[in-house]
Amino acid sequence: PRTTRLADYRPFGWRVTEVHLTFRLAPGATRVLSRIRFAPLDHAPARMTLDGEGLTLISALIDGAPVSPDLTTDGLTVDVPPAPFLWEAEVEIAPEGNTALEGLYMSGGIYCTQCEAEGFRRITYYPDRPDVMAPFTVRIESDLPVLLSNGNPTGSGPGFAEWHDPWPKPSYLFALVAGNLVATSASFQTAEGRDVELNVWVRPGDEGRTGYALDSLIRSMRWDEDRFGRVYDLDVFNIVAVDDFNAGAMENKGLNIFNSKYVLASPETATDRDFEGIEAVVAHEYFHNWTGNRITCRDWFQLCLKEGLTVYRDQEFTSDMRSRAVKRIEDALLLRAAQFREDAGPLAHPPRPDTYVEINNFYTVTVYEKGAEVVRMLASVLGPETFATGLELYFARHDGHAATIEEFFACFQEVAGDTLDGFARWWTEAGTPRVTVSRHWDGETLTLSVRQETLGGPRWIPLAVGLLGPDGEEIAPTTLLTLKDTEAHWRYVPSTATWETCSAPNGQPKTDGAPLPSINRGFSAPVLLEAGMTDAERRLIFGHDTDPFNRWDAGRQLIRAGFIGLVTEDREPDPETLAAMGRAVRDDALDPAFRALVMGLPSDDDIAQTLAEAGRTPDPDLIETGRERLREAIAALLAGDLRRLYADLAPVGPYRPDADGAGRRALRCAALSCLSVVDGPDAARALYSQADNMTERLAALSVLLRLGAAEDALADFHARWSRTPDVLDKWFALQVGSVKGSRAVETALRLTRHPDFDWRRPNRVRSVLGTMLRHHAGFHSADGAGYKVAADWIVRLDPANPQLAAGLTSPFQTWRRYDGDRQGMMRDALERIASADGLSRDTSEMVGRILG
Ligand code: HT7
Ligand code: ZN
Repeated sequence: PRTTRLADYRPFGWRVTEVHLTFRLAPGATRVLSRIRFAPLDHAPARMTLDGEGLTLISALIDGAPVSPDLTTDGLTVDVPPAPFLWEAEVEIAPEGNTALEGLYMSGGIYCTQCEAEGFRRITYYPDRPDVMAPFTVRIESDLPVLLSNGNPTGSGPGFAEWHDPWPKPSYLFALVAGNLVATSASFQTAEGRDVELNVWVRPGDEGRTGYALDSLIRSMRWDEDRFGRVYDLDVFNIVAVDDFNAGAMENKGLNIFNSKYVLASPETATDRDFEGIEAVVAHEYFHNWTGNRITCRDWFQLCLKEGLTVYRDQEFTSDMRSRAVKRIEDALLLRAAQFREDAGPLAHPPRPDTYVEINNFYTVTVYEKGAEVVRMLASVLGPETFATGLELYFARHDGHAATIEEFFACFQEVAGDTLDGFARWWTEAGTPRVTVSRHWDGETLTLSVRQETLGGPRWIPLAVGLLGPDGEEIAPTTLLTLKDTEAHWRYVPSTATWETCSAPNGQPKTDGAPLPSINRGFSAPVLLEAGMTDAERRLIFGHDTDPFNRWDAGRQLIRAGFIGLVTEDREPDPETLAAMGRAVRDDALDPAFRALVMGLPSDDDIAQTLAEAGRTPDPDLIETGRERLREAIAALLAGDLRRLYADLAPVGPYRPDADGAGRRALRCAALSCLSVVDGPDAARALYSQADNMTERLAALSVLLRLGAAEDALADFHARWSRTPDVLDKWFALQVGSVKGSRAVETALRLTRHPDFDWRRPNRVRSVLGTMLRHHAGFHSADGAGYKVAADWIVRLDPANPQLAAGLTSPFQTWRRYDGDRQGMMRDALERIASADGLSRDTSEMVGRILG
């Protein structure tokens, strides 16, 4: 397969000034008629190449005269005139048989499209690249009641509808939906006085579960005006929910298409986490209207330009809607669990990569979440005003264009009037920097020596630092120290409450009365920090820091150390650590959501990664047993407190999906889960039958599954929800995720034979197989059954849906961490996948990179 390189970028030879598309919809044979005006640029060659895949060309004309293009497997080439011309083509496609869910396909009788990244070429011949932007006019011919496309409606009648999108856009933002759908609607007046009709379209029967998505949209629109000055620019904004979708949602101009998982919600069917996810995804897709659509990417290497920036924006939105501290901890958890892991293994790549084989494989946590961290660091390095001015300049200068990371960065350099060169390495280099901080206290002055180990030269690393006194009182407020070279030294000057750079300290350090630095507050830089702290110092930070992130993180480090001690040395958890945890969990002055996070244990994969980094071979069974013992120790010590908490946090009114209610439920469910170790299943049984919401019901079911006492509840759950696919997905996932060791594999295998399992539905596949692959002890069960089931299914799914299959390979990325037997079995599984006949470019690239 061909590698695409950033260095080979060349602009397309023509401008596209107008696109007219007519769709005559039929499940097995849809006709697509295109009329496209091309105008040559100076460097236009005599032959034009258009992308096209899986199309049957019926006819092609240039300026009204028939032409015979040379057809290839990935498009066509044709002689074209040296002046502006009209290209007309008619092609036939078969949406019904499109199981890859790219291009035009059908989901439960609804026609829908997914064109990012390169799906438009499965609809018609076109320069399917993001730097070709054009206004689109679309006519849809079908008897279906609802016919939607991008932009504003311009006409409709029996059997047809027409749409016009005045905003030039790349083909990946094209969308079409046709089906029997019902809308929940609202109107929104923009800050510029435009009345916008908002619709959330779902299948009849689901309209009672659209309110939260619609409300999230309204809040997102208002927030983007208030916070970033971004105003919506069409008369309509449509969201459509479909059940079969390869990703979470898609930001097509004026017509967002969503996985129904991120739209449908009621207290009875959706958990607090689902509600938060809906709010964040609706916001994310809406925010793309400016960061992605009005300003798009010059090429797919620049993907993090729109994704990193938009994730940063949606994180800020959630922080404003809910708790900033809790959101920051959740984001750091994801980054450390998934992105640090990616950066440490064979799939490592910079947020702005410079080669790819299949771009679909680069919608990664590195591009999205690390991309967002880079924007966040830029904002902290520049300060809020300069950052806002730079962003304004970016919006003004690049509106209507396809931009690069360099162009984005130049806006900030310009307003800062400074060269920020070392900062830009965050986009172009892979790897997580390791930052070591050593302290020197001479009895009066504290000096910090900070060193970075980074691939590709030193980066700017903004570290937010504060100081605590011996009793945990804050003696120096948060200050940003930005490390720009490999090493730097700073000393704290109490008289001015400032830090100044200095040379390396010398002399014998003292210990008495030394202040304690709290470093990387708020996770100001996404780095691996080695601050050489003792457990007692961590407890001081855990108990007293004013920065909630570092408080939580210190607790996490203590618990992780206890977990590792249990696994590697059979050492009982340190009672002082558990006591400190107990104090935090009991502390009613703290947000319940924060206390729930304090109770969360590091994942098995996190422990395996920590062991591997220390040069040890992780044993998945020992890790799983260690977790059980740790939970038992916590339960034994805190049972009284947890029983009290469980009672005190009982609901006082009807369910509301807000942050406060969600925090109380998270803490209550964490208490229940921990308590069940000593108290058995009774409380969970009672909660399962009394709960008025899915959050508690699911938490109770999970406990019952873990205790092997879930038979009745499982049957009840299935009977209630067997006809609600998004809820039934939870029933599948929970069974695999809540059992121990190799039983996760047996359960997954059994569930793939369940009559409700349908391998054509990505959500169902991810519920069963995705959950098994993420189940550390299950996937890595010693007999290799997890690897075998994974490989069997990847090979089976690949011909139908390459994106789905390729996504399932990622848990293999850590294969070199494990013992020789497991490594051998994983390598065999990967090689078996690699040798499958006709393997897709998606899966073969992933497997090739993982094997190295
Ligand atoms: N920009 C969208 C990405 C996306 C996608 C990518 C590959 C394959 C299918 C896809 N569906 C959506 C979603 C987003 O980041 O907002
Ligand atoms: Zn996005």
